[in-house]
Amino acid sequence: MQDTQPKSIYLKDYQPPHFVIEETHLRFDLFEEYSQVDSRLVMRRNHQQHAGYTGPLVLVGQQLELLSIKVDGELLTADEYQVEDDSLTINTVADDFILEISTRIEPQNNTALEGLYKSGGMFCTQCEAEGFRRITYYLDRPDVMSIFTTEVIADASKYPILLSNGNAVQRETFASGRHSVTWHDPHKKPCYLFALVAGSLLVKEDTFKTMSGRTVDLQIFVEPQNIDKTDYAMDALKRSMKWDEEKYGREYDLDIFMIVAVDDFNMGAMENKGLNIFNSSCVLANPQTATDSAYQRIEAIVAHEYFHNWSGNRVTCRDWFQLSLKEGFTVYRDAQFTADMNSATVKRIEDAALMRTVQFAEDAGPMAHPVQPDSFIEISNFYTVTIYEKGCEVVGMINKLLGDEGFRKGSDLYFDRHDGQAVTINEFVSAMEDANNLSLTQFKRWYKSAGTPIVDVVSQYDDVAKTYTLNFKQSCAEPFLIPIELGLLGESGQDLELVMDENTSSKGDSFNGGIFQLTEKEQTLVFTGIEKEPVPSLLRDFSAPIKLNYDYSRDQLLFLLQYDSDGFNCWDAGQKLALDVIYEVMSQQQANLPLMVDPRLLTAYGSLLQRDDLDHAMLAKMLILPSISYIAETQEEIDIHAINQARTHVQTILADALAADLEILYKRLNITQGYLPEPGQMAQRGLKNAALSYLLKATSGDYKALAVNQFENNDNMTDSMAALASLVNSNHSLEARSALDSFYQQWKAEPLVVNQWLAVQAGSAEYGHVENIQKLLSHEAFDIKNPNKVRSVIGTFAGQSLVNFHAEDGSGYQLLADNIISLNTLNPQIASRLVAPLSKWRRYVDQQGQQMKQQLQRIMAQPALSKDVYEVVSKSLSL
Ligand code: 0A1
Ligand code: ZN
Repeated sequence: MQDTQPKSIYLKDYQPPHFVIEETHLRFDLFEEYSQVDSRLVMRRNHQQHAGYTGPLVLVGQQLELLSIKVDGELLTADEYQVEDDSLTINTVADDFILEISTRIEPQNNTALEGLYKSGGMFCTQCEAEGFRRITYYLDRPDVMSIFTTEVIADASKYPILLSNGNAVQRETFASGRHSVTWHDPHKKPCYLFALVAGSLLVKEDTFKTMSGRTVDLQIFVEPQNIDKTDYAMDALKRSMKWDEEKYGREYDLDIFMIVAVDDFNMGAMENKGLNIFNSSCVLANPQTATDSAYQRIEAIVAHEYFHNWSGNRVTCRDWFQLSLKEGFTVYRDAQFTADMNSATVKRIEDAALMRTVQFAEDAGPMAHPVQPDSFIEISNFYTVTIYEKGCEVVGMINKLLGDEGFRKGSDLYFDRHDGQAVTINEFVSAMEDANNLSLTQFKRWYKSAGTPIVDVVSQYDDVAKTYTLNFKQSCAEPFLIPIELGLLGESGQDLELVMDENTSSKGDSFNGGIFQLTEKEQTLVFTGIEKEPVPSLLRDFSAPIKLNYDYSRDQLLFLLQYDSDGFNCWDAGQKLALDVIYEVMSQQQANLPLMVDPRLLTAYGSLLQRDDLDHAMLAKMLILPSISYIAETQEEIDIHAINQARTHVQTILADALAADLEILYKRLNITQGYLPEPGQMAQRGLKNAALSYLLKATSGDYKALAVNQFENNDNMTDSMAALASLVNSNHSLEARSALDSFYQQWKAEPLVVNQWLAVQAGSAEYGHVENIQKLLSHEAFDIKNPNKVRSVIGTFAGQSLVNFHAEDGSGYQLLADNIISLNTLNPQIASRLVAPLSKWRRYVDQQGQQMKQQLQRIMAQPALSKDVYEVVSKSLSL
């Protein structure tokens, strides 16, 4: 246990900074044993917001060796300042002054990967959220914005490339064999957007002509062996730049935009001004090494980081409680981009599935928090699906309420009004309100309360009056404004024209463009002129992040699956139907009855294969049964093994029933065509590989030869990995073993490919032994200091291999806890993220829940727990 418990920080305690930093001049002298950081800060008191304040200057800093402090050129003596664990206090300063501080740090020993650290042979930084304080003493908070000039000095042969934010303004070479480059960033920014890179790198170059006719140099820096993996990211970057000009009117604002790929990185990527740093897995790809999903991830993340240049950098957050201001909005922007570049419906399905599995689970667990949290212990724990994805959903609802034109007016006003400022979520909403002349007061509840609203809907048809009534009840104590997009399907599946009866519907009901605004605890909509009882299609396009209950019959779901004009609900009808059938099998299991799968499910899935109105990407989605985690999320008390048994049974019956058609489909799609990472081909491969994975689950017929053949004969990693995965995840251990071995021999020099090889084994859906994971952990390819390897093995095991993670003897939980304990000292951020699977222990059947809890208690009892791990574990045990 900790001696002193880490403290919470509260939004209500926010105070503007007492000092302003006009200019920040940094000088980095990089060596192998240490690095020296000299800062010169041009500062003044913040009289505007703290008139009359004459108190001391308090700077934050962590793990720094202080060498010297000067104020206005005068060296301070020891009695003029105090150094504490996390701060430096200077007793007296004038109204305006120049502060010079020298510190020493040890980037080569920094395994937390926050601040300045080494990845492979290169120096790099990660300053969001609070990493800058590990570089020098500073006002490390996002509302302190400054103009940065940075000189980087290092050995010229080891580190020929020296980068920082903005434009290179000066280069020097010294007789010592060292050299220096000075960078100047003309845009004011908070220090979390600071970046530095020094290494021996190759660069892929291109240019982009902006809408006002300026030419921007685009550069992607990588280690030499990866220069053949930069084309796609460059292409995605150019498309993002163009899209942001067209969709949001946003132009890039420097003459140079750089991306650097690093192997050791805690997250996906970082939007540092003009110098994005990327986890190599989110930027490097060629057809031989990267799968289609990797390509899609790269497109989305390159866009996301680029879009931050406006939503995040030009307009930034006042404090970290406003994190979703930049993240929710930027995720929304990248989702729109992905939807425009690919299938919009499929993107919507994927986002809704993520919400309903991961975010709803977070919202129902001990770490539940609002999109705008009101307290935290460690901000790194709040880079969550709630801040990112639910934050995106909330922005999406604003768009739905205002319409595209109104939303664009709002975003224009927001960027205009707040350019160069650090602002709040409230100011974002105000810009939307002011530009559209309406109030979003009630809507703002979405930002302030945690939890998933539930809406119960019942319907009633009046055969005589020819009216159809929908009654909505929402669970929220104080009602939310919930946009519910809906339609009614007539007899032949067509969308009925909807006329609301003003007299009998609840007062104040608004139903516009197919969107009903639910604003009261309970509301009733009455539609007139409905000749026959329709089938309602509710929450189309997943128009709000809620759970909506309506008691559909299986026949109604079959009808929606066949006819719904809304792609999302068409998919969802199939999911609901499958879910219902799986529940039925679960109750048969429990009652020891013979297991029966409703033949209507088989017919429905069978007829999907015959439909020509569905594109490949959509069909692939529709064939996949609800995931174990989604099913789990719908259960009061989770029994993973019962869920898995029922789902596997349904999957096997489906595979057997559809095998003949799936084989035809597979063969039709399995044509070699020269790999291209474009949506049409990706969809085709996705569908083909979905068919393959079903075929390998069939008990009738022998399809493993298809997988082995595909594994041995292909020109791309997508087909190779899909074949390997289908062997690993079906009962073909001999073939799987030999494929795994030859794969490793072929690819052991490519870390990103090896990570996929580790993940496909760690995530196996087959019952096996936790010892398999232990073997991976002691494999030469594993390295606990590399977050990508940790995610591939430990993260994938706990997140995907649910039957093994929840092994009856508790060994899966123990393995996870052991690794959390090791990582707690090495890399607290990564350690803390791994706690999530254990944190939901209360929702599991008793024996498993207790075993999970015991592991949490074991972690809690460790000495020197990081703030990161302490926060998640203590909240999991106490709430
Ligand atoms: N702002 C980045 C996410 C990010 C956050 C923290 C990091 O280091 C701990 C790194 C990246 C984004 O949204 O892409
Ligand atoms: Zn982001």
